[in-house]
Amino acid sequence: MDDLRDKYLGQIAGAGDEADLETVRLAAVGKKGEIALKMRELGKMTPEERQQVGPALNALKDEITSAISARKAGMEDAALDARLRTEWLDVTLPTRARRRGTIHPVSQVTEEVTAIFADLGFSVAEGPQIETDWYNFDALNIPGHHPARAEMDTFYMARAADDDRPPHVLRTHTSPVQIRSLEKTGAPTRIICPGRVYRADYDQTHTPMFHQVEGMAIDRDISMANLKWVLEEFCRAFFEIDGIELRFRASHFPFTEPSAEVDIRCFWEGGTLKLGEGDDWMEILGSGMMHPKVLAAGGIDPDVWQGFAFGIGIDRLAMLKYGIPDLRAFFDSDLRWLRHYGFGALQAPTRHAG
Ligand code: 2U9
Repeated sequence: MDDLRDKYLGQIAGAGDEADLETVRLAAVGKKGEIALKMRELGKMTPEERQQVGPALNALKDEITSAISARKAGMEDAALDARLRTEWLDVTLPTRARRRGTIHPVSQVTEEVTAIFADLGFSVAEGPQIETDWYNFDALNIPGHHPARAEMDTFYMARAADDDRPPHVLRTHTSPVQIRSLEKTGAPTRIICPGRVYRADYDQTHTPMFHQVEGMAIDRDISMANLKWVLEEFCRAFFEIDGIELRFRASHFPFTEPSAEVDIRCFWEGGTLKLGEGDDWMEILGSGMMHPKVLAAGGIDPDVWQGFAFGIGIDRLAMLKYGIPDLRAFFDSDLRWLRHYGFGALQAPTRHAG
């Protein structure tokens, strides 16, 4: 019995792979294996011998079977370890430098604009892109019948067939954020609202989604003079040209009275636009004194407070400052365009202090 044990335990330990192990198993404990043959000899033994040898053979069979299972498990673990070593991957490795992303010109310009207005004491407010009819139009002195509603090419959200409330809209300007901010914080206040806006329009200078930054300052003694200074200061800082010259042209918006469109002095030289000198003017933004009805809609008493407001197209600012020709390419996600016009992650906005 001891010879059998030594022989098979030795073979199990020396097996090189699972096939060797199976050969040992069949030879030792298989149906026609050595232990089965010995079991058959029990019949020829005396009852006393059988009582001794039978249990000893069974115990040996169990011992060999468990030794085979243990060796097999060891071989499987080793095989798994070897496989895992070949499939090893360092997920903390940095991505390849060549494939590093860039900051989109819209993000860069938004940061630049925000930094300049922050220096002038304006904080940033944000709000929903899906708006109610009231916040997008009525509160801004654009009632139901007003032609400005049709002019804005509004996207309307669907309502259930049995729901006759006015539909929600994709905001056509960021002005609703200013109304919401007035409701929350009251006056005095100084905020800018950068963000996405939507109008159903598509050609070389219009995309159905574009970006605006609107701003307002409300206090007891605010006038067009303050508006003019803030906008001049902004343009000088943004375009980084000291001799910037603005022209305020009377205009009309439902939400401001009086209203002014603002042009910047410029000229064309060899296909590129130069700002700050020349005999041409280019429109860059709209502005005015906040209409008393709009102040009242935001819960502000127009007999006590006045405010100025302005609106600027961010995409257009980016095109002007960085010489980007076609607005539509802004939103094509073309990697070559993004690499060419995009900014490095460490290129801080011009006026950030640090
Ligand atoms: C409130 C009150 C008044 C924001 C203003 C403009 C004039 C304007 C355009 C510029 C280029 C839109 O992106 S654009 O096409 N905007 O001309 N926006 S005054 O007036 C407000 C805003 C909010 C509560």
